Amino acid sequence: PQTIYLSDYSPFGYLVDSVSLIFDLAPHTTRVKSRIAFRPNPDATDGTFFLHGEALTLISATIDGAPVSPDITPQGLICAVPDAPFVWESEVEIDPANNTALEGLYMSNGMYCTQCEAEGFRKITYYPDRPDVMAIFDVTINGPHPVLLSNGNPVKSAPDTAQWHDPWPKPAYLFALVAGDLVAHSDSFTTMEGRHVALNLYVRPGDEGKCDFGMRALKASMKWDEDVYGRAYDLDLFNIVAVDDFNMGAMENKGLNIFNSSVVLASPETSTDMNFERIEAIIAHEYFHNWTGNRITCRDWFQLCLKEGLTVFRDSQFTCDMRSAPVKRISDVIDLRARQFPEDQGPLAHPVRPESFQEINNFYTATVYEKGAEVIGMLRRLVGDAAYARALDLYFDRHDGDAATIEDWLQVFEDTTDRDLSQFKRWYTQAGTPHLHVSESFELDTLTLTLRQETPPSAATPAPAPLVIPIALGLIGPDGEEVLDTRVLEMTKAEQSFRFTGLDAQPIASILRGFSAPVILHHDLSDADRVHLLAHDTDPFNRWEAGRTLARKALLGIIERGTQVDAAYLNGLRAVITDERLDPAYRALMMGLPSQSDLASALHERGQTPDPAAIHYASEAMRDILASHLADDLQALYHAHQVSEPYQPDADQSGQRALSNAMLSLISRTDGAALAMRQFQGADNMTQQLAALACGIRAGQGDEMLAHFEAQWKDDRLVMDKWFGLQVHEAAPENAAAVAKKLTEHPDFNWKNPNRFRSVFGMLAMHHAGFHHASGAGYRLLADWLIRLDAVNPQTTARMCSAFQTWRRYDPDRQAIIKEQLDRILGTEGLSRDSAEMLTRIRG
Ligand code: B3K
Ligand code: ZN
Repeated sequence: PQTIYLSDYSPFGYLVDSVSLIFDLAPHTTRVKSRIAFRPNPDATDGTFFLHGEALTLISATIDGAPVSPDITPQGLICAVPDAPFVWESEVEIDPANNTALEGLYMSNGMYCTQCEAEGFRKITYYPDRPDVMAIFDVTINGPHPVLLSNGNPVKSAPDTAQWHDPWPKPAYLFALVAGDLVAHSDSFTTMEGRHVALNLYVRPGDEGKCDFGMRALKASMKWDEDVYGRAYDLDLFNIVAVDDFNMGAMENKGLNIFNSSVVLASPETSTDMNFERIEAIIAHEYFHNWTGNRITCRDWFQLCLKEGLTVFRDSQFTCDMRSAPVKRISDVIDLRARQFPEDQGPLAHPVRPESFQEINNFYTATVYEKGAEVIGMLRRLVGDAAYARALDLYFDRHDGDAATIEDWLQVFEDTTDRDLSQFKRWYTQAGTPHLHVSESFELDTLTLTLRQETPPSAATPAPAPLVIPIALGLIGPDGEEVLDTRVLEMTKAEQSFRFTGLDAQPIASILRGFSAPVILHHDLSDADRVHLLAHDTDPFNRWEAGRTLARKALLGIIERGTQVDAAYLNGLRAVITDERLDPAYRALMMGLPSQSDLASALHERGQTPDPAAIHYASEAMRDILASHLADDLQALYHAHQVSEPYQPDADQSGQRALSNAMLSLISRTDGAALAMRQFQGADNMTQQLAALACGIRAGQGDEMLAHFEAQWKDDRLVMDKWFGLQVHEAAPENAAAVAKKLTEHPDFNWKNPNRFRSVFGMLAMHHAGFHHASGAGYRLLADWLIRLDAVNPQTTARMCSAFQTWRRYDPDRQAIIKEQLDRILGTEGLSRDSAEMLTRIRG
């Protein structure tokens, strides 16, 4: 397979003035006619006329009306063309009904839909399928379907035909088409510029009742982008379509966003509070792409973080404004550590802006997205909020209509702030998670902090150089008063000291407040100091972090020495969770323990080999300790935080439910899940029903509840995904693989549907002790199914291969079994380029 390098970038030899497409839809024989006006690109040096095209049957091709016979390869075609403007016309035939890869034009439950990012448009017609080729599209769709949609504004619509015009030049990856028997949930929004925008959420008949929340989230996003970024919507119509078969979450196609139905359809009875929050965030994310991604797109796919990092950053800001900012920040950091840190510390490590790839779909990673957003957060912290706003205004002004680069992005910050960002740029070009070591000394009235940064070398970055690290810091006095409020230290060297004078007594440094940089902090505080921060830190993130660190130490202590947990920590925790002045959602986060894979990472960092069974045992023991230590508070807190008002998925009510469900989970360890059973029976919303079901299964009382749940929800595919997933999630380690295997025999296990496949195997991969059970059954089962799925859907398979990315952490026996599986998958005949690249990198 071919490797593509950033350093090889060169512009396409031709510019596209206009594109017109005509689709004659038929499940196996869709015809696509294209008429594309090209002219030589004055900025290009290579005049080869190469059009991408895959899995297309060419029916005819002409240039300026004269038939031509291009040279065709599996990747595209090359044709001789005039050295002047010309019109290319072609007709191809494609087979959407057999397109199980869900890339290009495909069918889902009888409806047609598309997914073109990154390189799917080449499966629709011959085209220069690269993001720096932008054009105005006219689209005609013919087919016997009540709803026929494409990008932009409608031009005309008659029975069985519709014509669309998108006035905004766009790259082909933002093209979309939808056709089918759909119903619209409609609304409207008037922009700050006075434009009246029609809004539609298209769903399958039967799903109309699950649209209201998504629509409200869309309107809130449109308003927020106007208020906070000054960005208004730019078409008369904004459509969202829900699709059941989808490889990822959603896609920001211009004016026609396509969503995995799991991240747009919602109702209180069928969706959890977490679902609602995620739906709100993803709707915002895709909407925000209209400016960060669509109006300003990427020059090439190496610049993916230009749109993704920025759009994740923007959607996080949005959620902070809609809900609780500290809760969102803590959740984002939990997620970053769970998904991005292992990637950055393992064989898949790559810079936020990678320098090479084989299959670009493999680079839609936590590093590009989430670390990409962290990098923007650091930039904002360094330049300040006002300068950030000015830089963004300049970015939109200067680059509207461009296919831009990270260099362009950093330039607007340099121009607005007169800062030299050449060292900061390393965050984009170096892989690896930096370690930040702190040592401190106190003399007379002066605290000296000496900080040392070190990024471990990796294949992607063999010799990392020091980064610019913004370190937000405050000081807490021995009496619990804050003696220095938050300020940002700017670390630029490998080692650097900072002094704080005029102190009456030695304070406790609260370092990396708000998680001001995506680093691993090593700060040797005593447990007593951490309990002090847990009680008094004014920074909600670091207050939570103090509790988190204590919990991690307690868990590692159980693994290493047995079940003694420091009472000072347990009392400190109790003080926080019973403090009614604190947000219940925040208190619920305080109750959460580091995950078992987090603990494996922590052990690995200390140079030890994690034992998944011991980690599992410690996690269970810790929960028993919490249940008994907090016994007096559990019932009271559970009952105090029952919501009596009608269900609302807002931050306030979700916080109450999160806290009461955290209590329920501990209560269920000692009451045989009796209370959970009552909650299950009385629940009028999915959050409480599902939480109770989980407690029931864990307490060995799940069979009847599961049967009841299945009977109640068998016709709701999104709820049934939860039913499948929860059984794997809650399985005992020694049963996890067997439970997953049994579920694959269920008549509703439609493995070609990515949501259903992930509900079983995504959960298995996340079940640390189950997946890594010494028998190897988890590894083997996943490998069997990845082999099977790869033949129909490479993209989803390749993504799930990352389950194996941490394999070298484990003992030789486990490694031997995993290696066998990696080799077995790699040896599969016809293995996709997607999976081959992932597994080769993982195997090393
Ligand atoms: N831009 C899309 C992701 C496309 C993934 C292609 N494999 C969704 C998003 O990030 O908003
Ligand atoms: Zn995105």
